[in-house]
Amino acid sequence: MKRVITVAAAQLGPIQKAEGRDVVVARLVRLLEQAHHRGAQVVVFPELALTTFFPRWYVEDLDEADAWFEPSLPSPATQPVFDAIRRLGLTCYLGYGEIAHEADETGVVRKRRFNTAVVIAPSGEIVLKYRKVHLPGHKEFSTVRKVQHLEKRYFEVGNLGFPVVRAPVGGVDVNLGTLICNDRRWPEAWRELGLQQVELVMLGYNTPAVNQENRGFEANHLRNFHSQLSIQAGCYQNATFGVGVAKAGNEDGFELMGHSIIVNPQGEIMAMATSCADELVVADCDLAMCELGRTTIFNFAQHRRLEAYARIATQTGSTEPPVWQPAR
Ligand code: CDV
Repeated sequence: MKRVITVAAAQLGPIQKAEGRDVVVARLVRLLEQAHHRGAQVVVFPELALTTFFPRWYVEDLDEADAWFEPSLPSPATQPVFDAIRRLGLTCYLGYGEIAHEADETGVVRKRRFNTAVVIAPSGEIVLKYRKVHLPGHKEFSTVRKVQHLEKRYFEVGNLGFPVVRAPVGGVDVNLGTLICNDRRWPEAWRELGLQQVELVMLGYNTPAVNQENRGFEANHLRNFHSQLSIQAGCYQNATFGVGVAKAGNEDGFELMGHSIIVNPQGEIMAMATSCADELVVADCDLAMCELGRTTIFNFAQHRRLEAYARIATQTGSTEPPVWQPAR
């Protein structure tokens, strides 16, 4: 039987700080309906899809920021999204700020916050939860930065690893995996998914269109190039389809990048958004292409060399190499 699924990247335009959940949820439902109308079986929304990208705003006391987080999913406010998913028979990736009352590493139960994405099955059940591992930015208010990026203040590092689950998409069981925004720049994250035979990596992002901090390393004209380079390489090197979905446009004066894409296991872009608004991009994905990559050039069992990779899992920062000494 052919394993072909139709995938939709549901890019969101900006969400302003003052905008309520009801307005956002109505936009999500509209995109789900459009996706269904265009034959999609899986719909991918951005990172933190229910709110503005709030880590740009400093709060002294994190409890003051509770309105940007979800203590449960579904909640009365988000129930219409779950209802639409069930009604339309869709599988859906949704990014949001999560509050969880759970034990930390020391066993103490406390209020914890994560940058989270869930995959919701057509039944409305959550089949996969992922908490962002690679949190960019800083923890304290920075007087030298032009724009704050306080993910390290708002969120703890994800503690669920990089799960992959086989779950139904339309009539096909598919190996589904997730990343969130900055994770896409880290090959280790992709390989964790590749090692579980992922076939569709769903990832949402909020990426500033202008980088005012890195003194040219991530120059403005390279922002989209670096994003797509990372996603295309991740897909190719792990023989998987990938969907990268932006929250785009101008949020309270801050520009976010668009260019949401669907990528195949050869690393080719199959479809790309052209606006910075709510926009749906759809592509058919033949999952046989994943198996082809996985059993040929990226046959991990045959070609990976664990004995040469010890450094990757034991060393965080880079170190200087030894200095070459010419023979006397
Ligand atoms: N939300 C993000 O993780 N944004 C980062 C920016 C700060 C570089 C990104 O990787 O797109």
